[in-house]
Amino acid sequence: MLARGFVTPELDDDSVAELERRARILRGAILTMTSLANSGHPGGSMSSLECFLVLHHCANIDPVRPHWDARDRIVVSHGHTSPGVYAALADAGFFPLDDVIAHFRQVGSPFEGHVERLVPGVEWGTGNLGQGLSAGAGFALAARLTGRPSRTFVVMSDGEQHKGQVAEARRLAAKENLIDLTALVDLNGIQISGRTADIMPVDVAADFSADGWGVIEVDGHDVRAVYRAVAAAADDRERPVAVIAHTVIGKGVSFMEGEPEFHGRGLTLDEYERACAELGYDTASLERACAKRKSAVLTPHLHPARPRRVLAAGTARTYTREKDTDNRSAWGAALVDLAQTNPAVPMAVLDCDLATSVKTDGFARVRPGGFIQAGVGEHNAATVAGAMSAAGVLAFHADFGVFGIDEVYNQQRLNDINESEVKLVVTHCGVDVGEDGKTHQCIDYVGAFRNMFGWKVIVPADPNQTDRAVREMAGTPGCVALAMGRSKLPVILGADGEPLFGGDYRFEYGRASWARAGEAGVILTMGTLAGAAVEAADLLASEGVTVGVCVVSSPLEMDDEAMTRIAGAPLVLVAEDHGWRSGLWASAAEWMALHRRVCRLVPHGVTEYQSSGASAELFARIGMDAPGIAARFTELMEAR
Ligand SMILES: Cc1ncc(C[n+]2csc(CCOP(=O)(O)OP(=O)(O)O)c2C)c(N)n1
Repeated sequence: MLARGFVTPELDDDSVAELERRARILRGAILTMTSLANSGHPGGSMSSLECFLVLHHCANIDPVRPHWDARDRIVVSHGHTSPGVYAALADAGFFPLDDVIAHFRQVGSPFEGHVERLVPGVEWGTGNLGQGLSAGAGFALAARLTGRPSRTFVVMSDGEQHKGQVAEARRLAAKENLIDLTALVDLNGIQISGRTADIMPVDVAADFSADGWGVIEVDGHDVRAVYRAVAAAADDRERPVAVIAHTVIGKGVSFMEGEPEFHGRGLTLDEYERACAELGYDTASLERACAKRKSAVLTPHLHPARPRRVLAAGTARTYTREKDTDNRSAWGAALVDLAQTNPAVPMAVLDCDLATSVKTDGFARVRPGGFIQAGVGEHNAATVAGAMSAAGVLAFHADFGVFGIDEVYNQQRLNDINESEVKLVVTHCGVDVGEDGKTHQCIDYVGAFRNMFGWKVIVPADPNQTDRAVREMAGTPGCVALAMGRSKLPVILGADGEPLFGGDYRFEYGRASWARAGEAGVILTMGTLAGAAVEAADLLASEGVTVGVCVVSSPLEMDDEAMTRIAGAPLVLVAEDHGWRSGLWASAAEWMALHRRVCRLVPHGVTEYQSSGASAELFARIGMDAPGIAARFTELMEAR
């Protein structure tokens, strides 16, 4: 009898026979779906199959309650082996096998070419190789923080062991002593271009071992041995364990075995028939699936939408003109408030050796268990944070903009695709990074996320708005980035002389704020430059020219009301510490185009990388301080 939870050290003979029987059938299913779709990855699916079968039948998961909180998490990192994963999940009862075979890789089907989190039983969408172990580390950390008894299994390929992110994840898992994390590496020795040993030799066992993991090597097609190794890994309470599964690509079909060609193509009809004859698989399956493919694609029960997190926002802090504060310090203080006012909420901060600069050191003091030091391993940190957030932890990844966004663009993209809930907090954005110079100037903190569909971006203008935005973003579902500069900033005052974002101001995503009103035009601004823009308007006012200042904090969600007002202005100057093509000006131009408004909309953003230097001096040099903004406005006004 197959039992869940790896409660016995060995599989009994009946279970072994049963799994072997199923493996034969599922090999036929893998070939049928890839032949019908005329694409897909049968080779690796067949080499990893016994690992998939053992895990999906024996881990603590439940096809009836696929999203049950305390379940084990199985991450398949080599997402191209989706035929094998779907076949094993179907065999374990998650959905009918016929549906997978018929609708694999079909338009509108959830059974995509690479494993997709919408499919019940798939915990993390992968396909961009090298990210799965990080996701697994994230799930293991989440289990620890939430006190859930879940174990995490990550199945990986040997080809992806080339990736640096795998090493980052290995080290973090060992350092954090994630003993409930088990990796299974399908060592089939083959990848697209030939033998792994020729393409990029990696001593997988030695690498895991050197980083502090236990290593067990097994015949990856022997279900008894695979089970025994995984059960032994669970018993190791000293360190995480990697099970190295020696396998054969295309296992089970003589002409596919060991052949790179079958890494990524479906079989021809003739090959299919020969393969089925070897497997004893009924070729009529293909015809049946072909007919069924014409029927409507069914949608299995998708991941439930997450409700808004119940979080006490605590008491907002109001900063005053007496003392300039940097936005990053305001974020750090609000984060500590959140941690202290919500002791029961599992919270984590992923740090990449920048805590004192990105102001998460306060959090580390009040919540040491939630402070995860990932070292200079940003790719790993980004994915770990994503997976932790998907497992119910309020997970922040705090970093410099250039590392938390530009360095890990594809990891943030995958966090988006996986509909995770990560909260990314980036400081040192823009030219305001100051003396560190070009390499550290992240001037696409809005532009990068403009290319993704789920990310929200918040760019607060002063410490008061930062404080309120942090409290709001913590409870906001989905992926949210908060982008700040580095310098101390003046508190922005409204026309009444009171802090514009102090007191009762409540941050609302998509809502712009008017700091000044005027006739001659509008300065549209965000973030670091907002204070300078207001000062510029005051300078112009002292010369008798009144200018409105509209402060945007959600540049990817423009405020229709404010934009309608702006569209009627004789001149709009967009002042931003961001690359001029892809930031606030782009959002405003997009809004005008979509709303068929014609407007004199002039960019005033960063046009090239700047040198090192004090931020104030750099801004003065490129006309982005208050006098520079005022001068540009005057120049444009006079050029009408
Ligand atoms: C980051 C990344 N780079 C490149 C690819 C393209 N790619 C897909 S599979 C593959 C070979 C991987 O080898 P392995 O996973 O060992 O494959 P298998 O054993 O299934 O043949 C490559 C390079 C990818 N998916 N992700």
